[in-house]
Amino acid sequence: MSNTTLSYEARAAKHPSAVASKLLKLMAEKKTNLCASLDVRTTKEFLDLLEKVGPYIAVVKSHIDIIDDFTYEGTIVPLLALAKKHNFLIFEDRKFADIGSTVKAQYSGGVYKIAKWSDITNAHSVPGAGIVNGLEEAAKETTSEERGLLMLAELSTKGSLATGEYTAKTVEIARQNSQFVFGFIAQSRMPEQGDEDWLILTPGVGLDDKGDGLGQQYRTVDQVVSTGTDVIIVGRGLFGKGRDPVAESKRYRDAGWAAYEKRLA
Ligand code: 5BU
Repeated sequence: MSNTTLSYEARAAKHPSAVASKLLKLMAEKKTNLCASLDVRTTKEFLDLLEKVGPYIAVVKSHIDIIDDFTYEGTIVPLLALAKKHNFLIFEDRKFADIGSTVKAQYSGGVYKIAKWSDITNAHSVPGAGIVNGLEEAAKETTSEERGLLMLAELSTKGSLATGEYTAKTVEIARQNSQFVFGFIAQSRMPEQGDEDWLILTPGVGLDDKGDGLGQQYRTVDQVVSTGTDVIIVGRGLFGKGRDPVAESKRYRDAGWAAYEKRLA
């Protein structure tokens, strides 16, 4: 049976990554495969919105470096409390892209100390497998909590260079460490051998818009889930100008769940 027709619970029970297992389990419990991409500029907006949409999401995706008034105490400590209260995971969309030794320091250190608080982060494959090893070392040296990495296999943007051979090589890199790496940011299913079960998290999802004029391209929830997406990543569809984040979160959660159930049937 292919992973796309297996339930999240069944996949949770056999997944080699503790983070993936936790995510699959909580999606099944909360009946949501929605990841909210909360791209706002202040800590107050970030936390206020998260308090409202927390019940409907499986993951919050942050770009912590766009928050103007970031502090560990003011931003991260309450973020961790909200994650606990509403039972969601945290995914810092950092897109690491340097040599192993540099990303190791960037992941654990600096102002943001991402490895300390973010369950999930992601990396480009352009430097080769050393990037994964550097990030894994940082995670192990920083915390006893489980951490997981997603590799950027494909992008949602017009003219993206991450296609074909690049995408295939990205999967090979992931394969070299398929516990720490548990899946991909991608627009389609990635090849699986043996027991492999890559989680596919997909941005560029929108029910009302086709694009944003800066290269972003949107596909519908049905389009992405029916072609293998496990988690839909939605930003401006929830938080864009004039939108009601609670109503939209419920709408995308319901659409995501219905599409998942249709895929299982
Ligand atoms: P939007 O508002 O739903 O368009 O936001 C999409 C988010 O996903 C945004 O934070 C991007 O940085 C992120 N993203 C993306 O849109 N497309 C990609 O291919 C990758 C990330 Br990788």
